[in-house]
Amino acid sequence: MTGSDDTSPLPPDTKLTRTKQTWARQGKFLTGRHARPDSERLPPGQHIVKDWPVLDLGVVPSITRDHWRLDVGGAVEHPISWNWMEFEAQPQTQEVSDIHCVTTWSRYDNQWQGLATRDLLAKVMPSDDAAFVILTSYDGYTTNLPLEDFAAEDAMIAHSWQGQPLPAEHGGPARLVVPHLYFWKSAKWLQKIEIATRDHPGFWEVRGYHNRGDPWAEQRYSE
Ligand SMILES: Nc1nc2c(c(=O)[nH]1)N[C@H]1C(S)=C(S)[C@@H](COP(=O)(O)O)O[C@H]1N2
Ligand SMILES: [Mo]
Repeated sequence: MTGSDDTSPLPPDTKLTRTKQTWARQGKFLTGRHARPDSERLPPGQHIVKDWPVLDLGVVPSITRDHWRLDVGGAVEHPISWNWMEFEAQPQTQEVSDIHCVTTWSRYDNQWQGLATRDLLAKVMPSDDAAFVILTSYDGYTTNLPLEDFAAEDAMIAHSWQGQPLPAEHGGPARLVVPHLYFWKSAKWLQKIEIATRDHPGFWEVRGYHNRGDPWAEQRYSE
C-alpha cells in the first residue's frame, strides 16, 4: 500500500478516495489566507453545513460494543486493554466543539461525551521520549498526530454525540475527536492507540495530505 507498512486490510479504493488524492495533487480549495483560531471561528476556505456528512473509506466495520476493545500501548508505563464496560467506567468529559473537514465543510456546536485524552494519558503515563500518537481503526484506517495535539484540552475518545450513542456511520462505538485539527485526524471506530517516539504517517498522510492538518493555517496538503 503506497509506502505504508501497515498490515491491516483496507477496503478497496472508492471514487471519493481517488478524488481526494487528486485534490491533494492539485492543491484544490487552498485560499492562501491565514487566520488564527481566536480571531476567526471559521477557518479559511471552509463553509458551514447544518447536517453532518459521512466521510470514510466506504465500509462501516461491523464492530459492536460487546466485541469492542481498545488497546493503548507503545512508549507508555502502563499499557491498557479495555473492553466496553471498562472504557465506560472511566471519568466522563463533555465538550461542545466545531468540526472542520478538509473537503471544506465545517459543522458548529457538536456536543461530545467520552474520555478526555488527557485523562487517558494520565493513566498510561507516556515515557519522556514519547512525541507522537498513531491511531488504528477497525476499518484498517490509520492516522498520526503529535502527542501535544492528541493531548489538547478539548480532545477525547467520544462514545456519544448530542446525548445519544455515536451512530455507527460516524464512528461508533467510539471515535477520536480532536477539534483543532482537520477531521481526518479524528479516527472513527477506534481500535488501537500507539504512543510512539517516532512519527508514522497514516492513510491520508501518505496520500498527499498534510502531516499535521491545522485548519487555520490551511494545512490541507503536503508540499
Ligand atoms: N476509521 C476511520 N476514521 C476516519 C475516516 C475513515 O475513513 N476511517 N475518515 C476520516 C475523514 S477523512 C473524515 S473527514 C472524518 C469524517 O467523519 P464523519 O463521517 O463522522 O463526518 O472521519 C475521519 N476518520
Ligand atoms: Mo476528510
